[in-house]
Amino acid sequence: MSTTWTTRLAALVAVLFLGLGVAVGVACSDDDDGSGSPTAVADPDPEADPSAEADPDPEADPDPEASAEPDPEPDPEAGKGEVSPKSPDAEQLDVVLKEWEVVPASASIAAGKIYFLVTNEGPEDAHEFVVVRTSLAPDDLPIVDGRVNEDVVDIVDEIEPFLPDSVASIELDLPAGSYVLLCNIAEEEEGELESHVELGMRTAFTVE
Ligand SMILES: [Cu+2]
Repeated sequence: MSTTWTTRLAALVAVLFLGLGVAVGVACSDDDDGSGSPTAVADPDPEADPSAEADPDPEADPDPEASAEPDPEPDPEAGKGEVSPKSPDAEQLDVVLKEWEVVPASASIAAGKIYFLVTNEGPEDAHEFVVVRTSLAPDDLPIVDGRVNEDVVDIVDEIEPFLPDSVASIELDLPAGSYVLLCNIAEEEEGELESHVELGMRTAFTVE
């Protein structure tokens, strides 16, 4: 009996050692493959080289882009606003854009040529100035993904997004009617969609 048990024990121990040995051997060879063996080096190298070459190149090319990215990060295409001269027969209407309001100096104006002089007071975001002709109230304009659906409303014209602390102008010949002045920018901010129009950048405007 005792002999049998001893034998079995010995066998067990042997198996254990064997197992350990195999495990260690595998572990070692894994390490070797991973870090030192020629085959391992050969694999990573080809992979590393192409990706290394590929990464630096795009990054090297985009260097100009990268230096350009910081400014545009909030609004990649926005630049300073541009002001065109006002026609002598146009009526001027000053408008302020800011977070989160569109504030015309007056809520109504006479029909005809209107020269909108629009200041983006930010303080942080680029804004655009969109003139929509609609009988809908500002809050009732159809919104998809944070933006007024420009396919289903009558966009008269717009000033493309421009940076804070700058001024832009647009001159429009507007017939009498109901309008909404708005900013239709929606962008991801820290994982959430920031809709300028839903935050309040829309206001009713009447041309008489
Ligand atoms: Cu805006």
